[in-house]
Amino acid sequence: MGNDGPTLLRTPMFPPLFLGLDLSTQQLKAVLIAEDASVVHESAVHFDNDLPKYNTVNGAIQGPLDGEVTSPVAMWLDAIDLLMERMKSAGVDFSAIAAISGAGQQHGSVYWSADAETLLSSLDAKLPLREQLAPNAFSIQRAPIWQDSSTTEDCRALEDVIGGPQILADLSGSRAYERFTGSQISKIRRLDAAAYAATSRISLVSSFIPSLFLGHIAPIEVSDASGMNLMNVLSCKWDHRLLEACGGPELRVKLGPEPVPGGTSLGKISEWWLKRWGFSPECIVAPFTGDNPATVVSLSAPGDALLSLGTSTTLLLSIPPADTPPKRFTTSHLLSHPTTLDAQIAMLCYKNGALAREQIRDRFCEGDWDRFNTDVESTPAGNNGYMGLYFPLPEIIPPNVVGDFFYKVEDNASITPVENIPNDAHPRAILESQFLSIRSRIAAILPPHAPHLHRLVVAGGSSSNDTIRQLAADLFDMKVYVSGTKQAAGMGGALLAKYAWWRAAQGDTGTFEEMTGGEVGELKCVAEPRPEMTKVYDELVGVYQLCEEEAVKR
Ligand code: XUL
Repeated sequence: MGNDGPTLLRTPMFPPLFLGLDLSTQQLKAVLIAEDASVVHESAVHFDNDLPKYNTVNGAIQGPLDGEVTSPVAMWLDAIDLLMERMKSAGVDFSAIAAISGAGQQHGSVYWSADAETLLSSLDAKLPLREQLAPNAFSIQRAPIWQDSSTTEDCRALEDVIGGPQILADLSGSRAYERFTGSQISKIRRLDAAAYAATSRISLVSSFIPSLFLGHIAPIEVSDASGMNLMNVLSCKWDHRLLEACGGPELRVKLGPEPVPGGTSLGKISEWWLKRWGFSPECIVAPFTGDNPATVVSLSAPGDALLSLGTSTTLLLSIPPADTPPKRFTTSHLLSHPTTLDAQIAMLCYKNGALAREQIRDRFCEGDWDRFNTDVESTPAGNNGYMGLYFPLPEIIPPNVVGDFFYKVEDNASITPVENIPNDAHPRAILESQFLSIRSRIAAILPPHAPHLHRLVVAGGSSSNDTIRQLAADLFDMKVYVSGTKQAAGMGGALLAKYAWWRAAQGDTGTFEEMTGGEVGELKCVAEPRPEMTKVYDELVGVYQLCEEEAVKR
């Protein structure tokens, strides 16, 4: 008898898995979840350590021009090839992945050559991505990233054309910022007209990765598009005047279609992934978003403040849909929300986050976090009157300030600039000044009639540090919560993948909240504010502002 017994009806992809990738500054990470959002697998590729031939420091290359910071696109491709190898070796069943989405560091941009579409659509399964795409698929080999601050001239020109920083903020959600993609594009067009002319399409980091999965260039997603100074943040459409100002009449074609919301399906995964890695032909690719919006997707409920302590420090607040459009400020950003088109996210972003803290740990605590924490804990709130502001990279808030600034505070009222502060005062000084800067700005970015912020959810590398969590609870006067998942942005990406799959299954309808039942992942309270400490910090906010004003004037 032949092998023709009863046919086993194997339903493909059950139980389905959802893949979230996060291409961040220093690593490419993968989070694979099951339908109940439990994590099935995590892996990562660390650019400096795993791909040393690219000579990056913390994932990036400085220069050659002043303030320029880029990452090699070939390195990102190598990282994807290596990540897939690692997932395969760990036994991941690619055929069970029903949808893919993810997150990318915001603002970074990738410049595709005229050959890109052909190369993307004809990938050979015997060869890795990098070998086939770099350098020929790109008109510029190094992608400008969010740490870049080389475009001040382009920023001022953009604000002038539009009528000033407030008008630009009202329209696009932010005044002109050096790292925002519009000014990056304008600089390339100004300094390297040939490369600009040779660019057929421009992707954000977040639309670059889905392009690889789709085998053609993906549209840009609405929330991450808000980090470009090119989109109307309320209508979520490209703004003609902004496009003209940054990239001339040809920019619209280079950007591709209007930005797309999260939770949509961009199409099925392309052949290369089926043949090389065994993905299912049914696997759908959903838009990726920025790392900060993805963190909001995975961790935040309205009324929560979210503090992401990664390479950058960001404070994120979800602003639910309202009758009056949210106010826009020139020190914070307003982003469109990745899953709710009429909601927004308010964001403060600091460049000197984890790397600045690590420098203090290395300079004063022999590279040891325990010593760093002991120094913090053996010093009282207020740091015996020592204040230190640390900006190793040109800062975003306050704009473009660089260097270290030290002060002695008298009676919580006056400050005297000093050369230095005692060695063991630096660890507490950096934490207090970083957090006081945020605290001094939170009230201003809250939407009118916002309920009192009741909890602070912390994420990112430093959120596992007990001392940092306690200081945050005391200084912000909020209970501090952490999530079970360390990879908040990757988890947000995996949830966006599931959202696209879930919506597609029910005829492209349904809100993200309907899918999750309004629940964010399990959050655990890890620190509570101590009133006597909070009182000290209440009085220090004004003093911090004096120090910052002094540092800016120097
Ligand atoms: C946000 C920003 C950074 C990057 C890198 O505006 O520049 O947070 O997204 O994480």
